[in-house]
Amino acid sequence: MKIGIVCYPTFGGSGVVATELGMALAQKGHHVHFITYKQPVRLDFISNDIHFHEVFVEEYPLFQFQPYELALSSKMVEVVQMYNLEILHVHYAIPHAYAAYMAKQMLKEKGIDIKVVTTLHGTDITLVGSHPNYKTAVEFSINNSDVVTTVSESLKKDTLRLFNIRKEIHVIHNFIDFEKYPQIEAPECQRSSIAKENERIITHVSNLRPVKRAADVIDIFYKIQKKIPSKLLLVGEGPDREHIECQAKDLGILDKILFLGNSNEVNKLLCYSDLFLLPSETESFGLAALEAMAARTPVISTNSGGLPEVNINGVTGFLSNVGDTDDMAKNAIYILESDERLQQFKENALNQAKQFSLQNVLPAYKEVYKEVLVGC
Ligand code: GMT
Repeated sequence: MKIGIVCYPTFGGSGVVATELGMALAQKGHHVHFITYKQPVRLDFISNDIHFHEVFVEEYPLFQFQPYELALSSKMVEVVQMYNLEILHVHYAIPHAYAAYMAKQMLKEKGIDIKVVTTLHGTDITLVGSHPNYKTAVEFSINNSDVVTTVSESLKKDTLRLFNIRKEIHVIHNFIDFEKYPQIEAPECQRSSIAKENERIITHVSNLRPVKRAADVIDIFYKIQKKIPSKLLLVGEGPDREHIECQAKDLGILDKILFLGNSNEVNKLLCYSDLFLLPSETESFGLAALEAMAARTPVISTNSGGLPEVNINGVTGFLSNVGDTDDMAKNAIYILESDERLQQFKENALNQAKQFSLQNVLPAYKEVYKEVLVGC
């Protein structure tokens, strides 16, 4: 198949899923064309079957806002024609699904019937997409996609609740390429370089936006380290970084936290980890939690959105109500205080993550592509 993939090329979950999917398809011999404004950060291998097309937005003094959708849809038309693409798979509705609709209409005029698959990822529905400023256009673009997928049952429900959707929605969960996860025995995984022998290592990975409730991460860690010697690894950059740095300083625990910034090797950083914290206000799925579990790390999370589809209460970690940092800290201590218990939770986390392996999930995307191409 010849597939165009449109996504945000950044560290966010939707871009990561789109890039991993494209690389996996190329490894299976499909021709993949990434169309976006920058090379995706997770694009880490070169192959005959992977192409990258940059969307360039010309600056012009008249524009207060650069018309990215226009440049993107023009680029989609150009690439579809040049490489005879059959499918445009757009990740994150805003503005990708809208731009794909425009490209589809332009291509129709040229006698080309390009199929559009839209994958909804979360905030494009729950936070941004349903805002009155965008809702009409998002609803229109979803209804005019040839196929629509969501990354969890929870996001499907939210989409049907927040929009008037006429299309069937397929749920295809996020996935993990286990080949990219080094085991704890890997020589590069030297825990002693960041923590003492008796210390537990706790991790949080996010874009540090308000929806992630990073202040709760610090609060939970503060409560844990009072009982269990531990270090916190914070991976990611975002608007709340400064605030939580001050919070940690005020609490006197700044020296127990390592701020590591953005990383495209989260899989490698997670090999140090004993416990992962994800106290988000909402998560459509929680790819970061799944990545942690794939690295044998139990998860303390909230019970919002799609997190219960990934993290199993009392088995792979625990789920608490949003903001209940006492409960999250209590559960974290329960896991961390016993070596035996921690090992059991680690095994359970890995086993649960295996359900979301690339091998298990990729066929579902291929099915969707086949369905859209044969039209049944
Ligand atoms: O907020 C983020 O984590 C980034 C965002 C994105 O679209 O890049 O993530 C969303 O998509 C991920 C991949 O499908 C999901 O795993 C995340 O749960 C989802 N984030 C939210 O719903 C807040």
